[in-house]
Amino acid sequence: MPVEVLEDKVILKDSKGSSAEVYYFGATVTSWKYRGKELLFLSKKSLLDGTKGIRGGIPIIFPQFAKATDSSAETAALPQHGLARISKFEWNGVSVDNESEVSVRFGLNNSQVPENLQKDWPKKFKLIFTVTLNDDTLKTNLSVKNEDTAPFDFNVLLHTYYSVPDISKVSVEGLQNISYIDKVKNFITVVDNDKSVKFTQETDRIYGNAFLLQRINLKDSVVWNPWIDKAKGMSDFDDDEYKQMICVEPGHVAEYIILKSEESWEGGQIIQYKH
Ligand code: TA6
Repeated sequence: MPVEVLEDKVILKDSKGSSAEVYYFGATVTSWKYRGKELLFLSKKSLLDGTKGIRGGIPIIFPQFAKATDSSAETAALPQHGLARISKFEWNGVSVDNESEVSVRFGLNNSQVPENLQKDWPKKFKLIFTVTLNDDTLKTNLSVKNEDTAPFDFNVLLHTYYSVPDISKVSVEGLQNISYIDKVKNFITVVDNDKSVKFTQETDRIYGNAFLLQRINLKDSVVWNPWIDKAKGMSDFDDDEYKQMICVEPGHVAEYIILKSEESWEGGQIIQYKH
């Protein structure tokens, strides 16, 4: 099926009626529809004009998750969640387009990053982000190459917002007995013995070494719902939208990945919608 290349985004359609949309800004997947049913959450207040990270879909978090806790970290000058989601990727074309799947690629190197952010993290790098749509399955894969002469450290995370009809009826399975850092309780480490994570308050947890969805080389997972107060505090998020979304975010954020000069790293996620 043809990929529609527009000025600010591309639209993928497969032969079964499923579709996806990816903005060049942040190479952010903003929609994935399973035969017309939207599976990702995008705030109705999200800005899509490149002035702020997109509030929803699958923002790419690189080279740092949140804000560096150590002021001497190489990434410390960068804004929360790094520079990739607020940089315009280049269109690298269609890599697969057949009866079963459509795959497209986007690229970003240091020279394409806004100048102020280049100064905040002056490293030479190349990202290639690949989005592959196959009906009830969406694959998003990121490769990172160190094109600098010295090693650099980075975090990576696919900050995936899922659309849910009612947060009070949502649970996340597969995290039982796995310790996590609870950002809502002053970053204490907790082990949750409950079979599933349910949502009755602000939830912001970093699970290290958790198997979640199908993740490729991303050992950690963040589970987040802003709940009432945090929702009110976000200008690009409607007060009530916390009821219609849950973030389950595979990444490598519990510590930095160290990438040597000329080395590459690759990771991603395969999300399958159980229809
Ligand atoms: O991934 C969860 C989290 O780190 C939360 O702490 C919250 O800050 C969320 O990301 C959204 O961050 P943003 O910078 O997009 O507002």
